[in-house]
Amino acid sequence: MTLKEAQAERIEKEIWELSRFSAEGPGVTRLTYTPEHAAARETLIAAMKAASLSVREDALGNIIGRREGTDPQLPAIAVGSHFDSVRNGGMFDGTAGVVCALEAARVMLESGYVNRHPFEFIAIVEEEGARFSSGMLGGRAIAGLVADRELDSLVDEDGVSVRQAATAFGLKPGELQAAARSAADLRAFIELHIEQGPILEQEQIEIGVVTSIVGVRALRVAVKGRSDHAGTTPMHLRQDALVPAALMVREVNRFVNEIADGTVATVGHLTVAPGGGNQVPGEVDFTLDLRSPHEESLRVLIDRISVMVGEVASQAGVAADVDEFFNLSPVQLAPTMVDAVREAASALQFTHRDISSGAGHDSMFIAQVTDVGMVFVPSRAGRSHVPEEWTDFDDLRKGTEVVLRVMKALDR
Ligand code: HGY
Ligand code: MN
Ligand code: MN
Repeated sequence: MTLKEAQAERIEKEIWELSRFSAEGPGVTRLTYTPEHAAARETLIAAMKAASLSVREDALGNIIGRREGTDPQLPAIAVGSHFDSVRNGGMFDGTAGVVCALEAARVMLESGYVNRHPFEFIAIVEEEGARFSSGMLGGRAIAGLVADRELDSLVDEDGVSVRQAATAFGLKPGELQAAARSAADLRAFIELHIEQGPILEQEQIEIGVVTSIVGVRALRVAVKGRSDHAGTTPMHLRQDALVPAALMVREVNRFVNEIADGTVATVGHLTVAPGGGNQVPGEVDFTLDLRSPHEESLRVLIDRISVMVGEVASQAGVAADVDEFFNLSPVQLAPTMVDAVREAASALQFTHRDISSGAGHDSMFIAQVTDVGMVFVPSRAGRSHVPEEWTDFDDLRKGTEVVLRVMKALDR
């Protein structure tokens, strides 16, 4: 077996091992501060220690493995990604980047590489927001962009707050401020991630050199009508909340198809109350996930949606409220890092192309405090956030080689 094959095999083994730490059901469901998270945490800490890294956890549970350099005064060069998942997602989104970071640490240990800068290998928590609804919470904490009050205001579907769950998990969420990094102690952050789209596979390209990440807006729409008996209430006397809500969803879809500039919109979650088949819906709540490479498109779209929701609601004789709870502008990654990733892929003779990310990443926040680079590897059929998510392990090995080369280039 060649060294390359051995590395791909180690990556494969660790990804399969971590994929087992999941709640019941199809695919991987690993929500933050759950037993599944605890099991993955144990495996990651053990792997970091086996790679001779010193390990610490920050206030929210981001796991930081550190390999000291010959010059401890220098800021750290870090690599990593997240290890939580969406519900019934795949075993590569986030986790593959963490495993490849650990593989980089193992290769450095085995090759006896002497690093000047401290190197850090980071497993980030709660990127998906699948439990506490706020995306990229772990990455935001690293960037020092989480307000203490959010630890109480962000709650899961049972009303448990981040602070309560993190404390029960054995962490010290009150030390949130100490989790914040700065350019003074973090020279750069590199995130290897699956593309989660079809471009690299379609163009038969091995490495995606990420140049930018789309802007994200997340909103909740609450439509309030009046519940009634489904049989005895004549149609003209109803204040059915679901019929106008359905029209709103269709209108958002129409607006985005008219913009046709790469902007996308998704209604991923919708609830109907009281929810009985023989009860007229009194209240409907749904989420809106809007993404665009263009800030202006997001602004125009949200304005248009707000007006439309008001008009549809008044015509239907119901009330409606739009609440934006996540707002992140498109991010251009540091040109020096984009160049470093491109040069590494070239030097390693991997086919590569510049690419923009349609998915959000912790890197968007970490880019606010230090230079960030992202390396994409192909996703089979562009599928992600589904059990069918797949990336070839040798592609992950190639991505790891690019990450290693960038870290060493930055270390000189
Ligand atoms: O939603 C996203 O784009 C990321 O996967 N959290
Ligand atoms: Mn994801
Ligand atoms: Mn991800």
